[in-house]
Amino acid sequence: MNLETLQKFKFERVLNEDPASHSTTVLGGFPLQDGTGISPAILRIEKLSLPSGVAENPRAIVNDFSLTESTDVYSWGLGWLKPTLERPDVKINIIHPATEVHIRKYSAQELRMVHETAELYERITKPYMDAFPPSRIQWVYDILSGKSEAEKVLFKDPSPESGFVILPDMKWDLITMSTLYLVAIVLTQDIRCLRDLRKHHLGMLRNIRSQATKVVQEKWGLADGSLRFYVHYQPSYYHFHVHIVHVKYVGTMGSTVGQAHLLDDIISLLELDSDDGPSVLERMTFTYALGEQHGLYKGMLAAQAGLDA
Ligand code: M7G
Repeated sequence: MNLETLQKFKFERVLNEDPASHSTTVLGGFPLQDGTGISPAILRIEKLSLPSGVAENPRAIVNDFSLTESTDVYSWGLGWLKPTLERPDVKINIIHPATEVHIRKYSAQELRMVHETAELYERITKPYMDAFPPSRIQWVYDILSGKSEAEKVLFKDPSPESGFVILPDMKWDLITMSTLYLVAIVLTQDIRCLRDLRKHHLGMLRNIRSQATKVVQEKWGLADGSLRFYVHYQPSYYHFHVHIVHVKYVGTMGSTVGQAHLLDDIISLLELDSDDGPSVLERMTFTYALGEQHGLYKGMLAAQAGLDA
């Protein structure tokens, strides 16, 4: 096999596109030497890791950059390592100015599973959320007020109690369908995390599900059942939002068991919940992984020792 042979490859169809491994597998073939037809061949093209020097000196490597959006301290866009390519070849997210908390969140770190009982939620998690500076969710308020990303909003229900907006998440490149990633952000500031959800929120939760399904059908022709909806616990930002991804999306940490809770399961739990008293989401124990750099790590691990004893 050499370049000359490779150039004779006749494309037939794409067998698989896998954004997670940055690879595309295609079916095609090479002409038979006697000219009587094509002998089938599969080609898997995988992008190698970024050329060395990108991390140390992006200016020298990135030839072009087109900003997609900017909200508060967050900006993201598409870059061209090779200026001749029609499609961009990298997505770049920039946080500036980055806080200590950002640096900790994005640093590689050890993880430990913890069991957050209702009691630990009251004693450790709630004070942590209370101390959360509102500036950390400035980006949410900028989106809700229309100050940023206004033209990206795909759906808005303006009701102050049960309304929400649906828009592309900054994780999405807006191009690759199998990595489609939207976020629904509720208008009310009364729900900080999934433990605050109650039976009376069911209408809003179901509406997020149906409106997102409708939007992706109308805009991208995606059939019913093409979306996976989930809620993070712990989230990074304590203003209730729902992650909406393509069912084929293979995420990193954010979609792992423990961290991601299917919206459908939350809806079902609330439907089965009793009408009065503390809700099931307030009472249950949540088990999730915490990174050692997380603000809850020390307290939760210390409490865990007591729990395990
Ligand atoms: P999370 O579960 O609180 O935190 O989700 P995570 O970042 O640990 O997943 C917040 C979601 O909002 C994530 O999927 C983010 O990618 C997304 N997101 C964060 N910011 C700052 C923005 C933004 O400014 N614009 C948009 N469109 N999405 C954002």
